[in-house]
Amino acid sequence: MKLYGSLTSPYVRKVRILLAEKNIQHEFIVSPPAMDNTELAAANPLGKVPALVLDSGELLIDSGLHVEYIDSLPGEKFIPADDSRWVVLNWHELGNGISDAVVARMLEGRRTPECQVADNIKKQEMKVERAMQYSEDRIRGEFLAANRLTLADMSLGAALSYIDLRWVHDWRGRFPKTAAWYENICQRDSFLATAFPEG
Ligand SMILES: N[C@@H](CCC(=O)N[C@@H](CS)C(=O)NCC(=O)O)C(=O)O
Repeated sequence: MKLYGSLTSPYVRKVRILLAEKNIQHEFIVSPPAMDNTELAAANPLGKVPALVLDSGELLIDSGLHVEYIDSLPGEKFIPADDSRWVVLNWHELGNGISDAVVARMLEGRRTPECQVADNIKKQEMKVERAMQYSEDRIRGEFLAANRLTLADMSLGAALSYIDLRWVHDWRGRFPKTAAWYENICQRDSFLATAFPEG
């Protein structure tokens, strides 16, 4: 299979972490999103990353589909089938939601000053703050759910790394349990191998 993605997308990073943890062979094609006349645009009509093209040639568009497909492949399952499934999928969405808010904040900040809507930046920041507090209130130890590594850890980990990339601020002081969990999860080979480029 072929994964199209940029090196700085939290959704791409989450999918790459899962591929690494499952040790699944794939071709990673580095592509910035939304460019006309690129291999990515030809593969994915929406021009978004990540985009996954299966060996059959079938396209899967969204990282939510990618993780379900990849986890259905043989090997360890990172989306449990038991009752913890819903807790894991909820953390997955929390991570996605944080990433969505940080992307929206960044795009608003990139508009020319006269076109910027300050309320929108504040609104996205408050979403992230509340989601961080939600995490802080629920984190108990090494893993977010099921007492083992799951998609939950991959999604929130990718989202927090995206905060550090696009909205540098001291969240660690206010959310120490989340910070301790994050520092630990970042030591995994799958996280180290997919870290965002420096600078
Ligand atoms: N819900 C999508 C979000 C993907 C997404 O928004 N990717 C961004 C890069 S981080 C993108 O491709 N943006 C370009 C665009 O929306 O045209 C997913 O989980 O795959």
